Amino acid sequence: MAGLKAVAVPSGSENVKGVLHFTQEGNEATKVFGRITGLKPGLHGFHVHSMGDTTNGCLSTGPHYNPWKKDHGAPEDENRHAGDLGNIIAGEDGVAELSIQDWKIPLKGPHSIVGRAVVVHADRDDLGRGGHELSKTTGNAGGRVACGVIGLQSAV
Ligand SMILES: [Cu+2]
Ligand SMILES: [Zn+2]
Repeated sequence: MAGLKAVAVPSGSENVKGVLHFTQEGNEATKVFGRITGLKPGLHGFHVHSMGDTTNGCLSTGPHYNPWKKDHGAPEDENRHAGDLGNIIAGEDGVAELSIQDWKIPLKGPHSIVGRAVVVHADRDDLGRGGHELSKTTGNAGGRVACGVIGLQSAV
């Protein structure tokens, strides 16, 4: 079965950086794996944002990717932005190892995430449940500490 691979190399202003790999076989869920280093220990919101534009740093990557006009939520929610991938967890060493599978972030078709950006946040994403005025749009996850454009790597 034909598969697709993509890669992102997030970086930011505070020495947060990493490499993330994306793979999709056929119409299966997309797998995301890799590691991010230089983080404050704990949870950090992790999303696909709509634009692959880093001309103004991570700010220009726009809002969470949301082709279905839903509210912000958790990855397992029906009512969520396509780009809502929850939180990644950094250990005491500041390293987050990721291994995620998600059905709403295809690498092909009209709602492909290729050419968009992944963003890592300073704070924990409340998954839409925090009761803050930003909970239903951003999860109140704070600043954008690293971002990287998702680019097609190879078709296999
Ligand atoms: Cu975000
Ligand atoms: Zn969202």
